Amino acid sequence: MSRLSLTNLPVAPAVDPRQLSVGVVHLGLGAFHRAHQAVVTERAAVATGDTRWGIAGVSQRSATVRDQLAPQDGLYAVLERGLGDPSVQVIGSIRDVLTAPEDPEEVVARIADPAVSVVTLTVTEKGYRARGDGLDLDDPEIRADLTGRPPRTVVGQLAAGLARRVEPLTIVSCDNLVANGPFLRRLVADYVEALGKVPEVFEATRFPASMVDRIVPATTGADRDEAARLLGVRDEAVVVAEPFLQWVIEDDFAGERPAWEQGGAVLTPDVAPWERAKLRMLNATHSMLAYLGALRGYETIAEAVRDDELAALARALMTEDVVPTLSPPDGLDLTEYGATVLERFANPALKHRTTQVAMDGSVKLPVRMLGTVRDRLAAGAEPRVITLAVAAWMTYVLKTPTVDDPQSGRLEAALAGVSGAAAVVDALLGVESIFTPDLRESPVFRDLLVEHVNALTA
Ligand code: CS2
Repeated sequence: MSRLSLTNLPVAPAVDPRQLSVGVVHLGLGAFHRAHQAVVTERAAVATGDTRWGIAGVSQRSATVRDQLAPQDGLYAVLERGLGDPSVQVIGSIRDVLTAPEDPEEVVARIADPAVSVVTLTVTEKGYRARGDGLDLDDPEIRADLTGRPPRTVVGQLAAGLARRVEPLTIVSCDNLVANGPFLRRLVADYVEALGKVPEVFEATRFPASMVDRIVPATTGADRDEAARLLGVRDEAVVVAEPFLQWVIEDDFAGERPAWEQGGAVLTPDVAPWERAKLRMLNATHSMLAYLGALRGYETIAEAVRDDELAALARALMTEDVVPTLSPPDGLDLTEYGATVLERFANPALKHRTTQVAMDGSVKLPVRMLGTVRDRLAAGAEPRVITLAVAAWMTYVLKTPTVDDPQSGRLEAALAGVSGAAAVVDALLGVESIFTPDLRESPVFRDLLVEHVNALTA
């Protein structure tokens, strides 16, 4: 079967990438971006006819995506898997693809380009290289960037790009982090301060917060085959996603931007309540199901949530521990939201692996779980279910020989020679990059953890 390209499609794509100029640089060209912001950006281009907002996408590590997209004129399909028949849609908003390790200078040049007024990012939690609320200045890659080499880290790329700009920029984090905009601003500020050179445009540069939501599992061979069947051509870059898509963006831009609201996004003065509800309801429950599910031998999230006991725990997590810590944004009914989240997880057509959601726990837990623990403890409550979620992570780390985590070395070192639930809990609570002193020193939290780890390892 021949390959997807502009000349090889039964119907023309809604947008021809050749007709677009680059106005957005995106860092982290993984499946999530292609199934989320790139789709909304294309819809906005279709709705407005504005051709200024093609995307230059940057892969931070490997050349795989570039090698997949280049022979396809930047086109790829989103395979939507919901309850009905799957469908495909070819997306044309990606104009150029760069591979950062091969051409770090070009990445900086693109960020500095005056035609670019917006940079978006999906680099996952670990891509920020933070420690606590600030930049990890001991990170070897950050240190190497600070010596003045062409930058390899995301924060280094942004700082170097800003240093060459005259017009301010807007930088939109689209990762699952608390107050992702202000957080990224702080990291870039830490970096330029360590460098001793604050770019002139830094003060005027905006870092709006944004909440992103769409379940995008890793693409499988079966997904590629399904897409080929529906398209009539082969697409090596297909991404798979659920039908649901939500993007809430803080309306705080330094210059022009794509009309994302015409592509389905919501622009609002305050993203915080949306983001908090999503991280604490959806992502925390997702992680709990991933750890408990993996421990029970389930391969996918959908299988885990079809286990009655795990589904009941997921509901209990949201209603007992999370909802009391939230003040929902106007128009969001938390009970309904929680039910929808579980329905989405149960989607049997999405083969979202428990091990995929389970990875990088050391950087996910603080964002999605530990705030809830802290708030419940402060309210004098006994946070039983959220602590079970943390205990499930601890047990998963204990039982997984090579855990997929940026701090795997630290976790393995902490657990070396340790046995028994109490010792395991104390060893992992001692990892200071994850647990802050208030949590480490809470007897209520520790006792609950020991009780749960005991039960989970029994
Ligand atoms: C998941 C998220 O892998 C994970 O940690 O919880 O990627 C989740 O699927 C998305 O945030 C949904 O919007």
